[in-house]
Amino acid sequence: MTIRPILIHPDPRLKKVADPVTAVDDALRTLAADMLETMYDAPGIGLAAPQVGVMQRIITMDCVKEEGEDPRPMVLINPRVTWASEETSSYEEGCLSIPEQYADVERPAEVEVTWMDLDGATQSERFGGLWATCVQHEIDHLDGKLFIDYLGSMKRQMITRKMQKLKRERARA
Ligand code: K1U
Ligand code: ZN
Repeated sequence: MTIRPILIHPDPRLKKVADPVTAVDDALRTLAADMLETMYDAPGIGLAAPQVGVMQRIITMDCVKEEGEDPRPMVLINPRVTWASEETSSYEEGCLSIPEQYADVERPAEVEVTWMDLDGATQSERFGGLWATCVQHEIDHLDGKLFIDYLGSMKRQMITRKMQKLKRERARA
């Protein structure tokens, strides 16, 4: 397994719509394992393939936070929201592609998601709490959308400038 570099905003790949996965093969299984390792290493609770430069519709998640609770690594291929609650909830989101920037984002409090697993089987589950926030954030990545796209343009521009500066500094280091 390999820790892959995470793209930092702004990057054109983070604005593109990712392609549906058409086959579960060894390359996809390797990508999924690498994404989980990259996510845990960051550390993060989710990761979408475009964040590691792969334009395919695959995400990983593990939102288990309690110490002593078993981890729940999840790999979702071609995930789709099939139902969203009218009730919304607000959560202070972060993003591994926008380090150290956080903002409140309002989203449906509960969602039902259908996806394909690594065995090619269709799965469906209703998510609530942090899992609901995270799965929506990750599916947004597959559609080229970042959490800062929910903010006002002034705040979005300020964060984008900070990220441009961070990328210049990292390039010089
Ligand atoms: O997609 C990503 O960029 C990952 C992102 C997911 C996310 C976080 C918060 C709300 C919605 C989606 C992260 O994992 S940021 C890091 C983070 O939230 C975290 C890191 C360590 C422990 C707990 C949380
Ligand atoms: Zn993100």
